[in-house]
Amino acid sequence: MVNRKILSLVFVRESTKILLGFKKRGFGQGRWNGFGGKVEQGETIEEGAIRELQEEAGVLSHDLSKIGLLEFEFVGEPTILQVHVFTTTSYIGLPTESDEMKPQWFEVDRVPFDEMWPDDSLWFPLMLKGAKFQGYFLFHGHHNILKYNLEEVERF
Ligand code: 6U4
Ligand code: NA
Ligand code: NA
Repeated sequence: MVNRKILSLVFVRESTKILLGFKKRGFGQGRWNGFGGKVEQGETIEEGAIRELQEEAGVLSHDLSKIGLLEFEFVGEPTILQVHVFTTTSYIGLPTESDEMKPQWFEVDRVPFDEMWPDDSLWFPLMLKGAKFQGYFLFHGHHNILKYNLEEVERF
C-alpha cells in the first residue's frame, strides 16, 4: 500500500543569490538543498516550513510563497515523499549553522547541482525564473531518476 510523507522545502532568495544548506545528517546527507523537513501533527504545511527554516538555518520568515509541489517515489519503497516548495525574500536573522545544515549563499548561476539531488537541476530553472511547478520523479536509489514529469502551473 502506498502512503505519503509530507515535507517542506524552503529557499531564501536575495537579489542574485539563493541560500542553500549543506545537509550534515539524515536523509539527503552530503547534499546541498533548501531547508525543510517533515510536517508534524497539529501544524499546517506552511507552519512546518517556517519551523524547519528557523530550526535548520536560524532564519525567521512569516512570508513564504508556495511555488512547487514535487512527489518522489523510490523503486521498492512504499512511501512517496510529497515535498511542498516555498520561497521567501523577507526574513529576519543571520543564517546560522545548525546540527543538521550548514548554510551558504550561492549566486543563482553557481548553484552546485553536482552536489544536490539530481531532480534539482530539472526544476531549479523553473523556480529561478519565478514560475510555479508540479512534478513527479521515480528514483532508483538516491542517484538515478528512471522517469519523471514536470510542468509549470498557474497557481496552487
Ligand atoms: P528529522 O531528522 O527526522 O528531524 P526532518 O528535518 O524532519 O528530519 P528531513 O530532513 O528528512 O526531515 O527532510 C528531507 C528534506 O529533503 C525535506 O526538506 C525535503 C527534501 N527532499 C527530499 N527529497 C528531495 C529531492 N529529491 N529533491 C530535493 N529535496 C528533497 O530537492
Ligand atoms: Na530537514
Ligand atoms: Na523535523
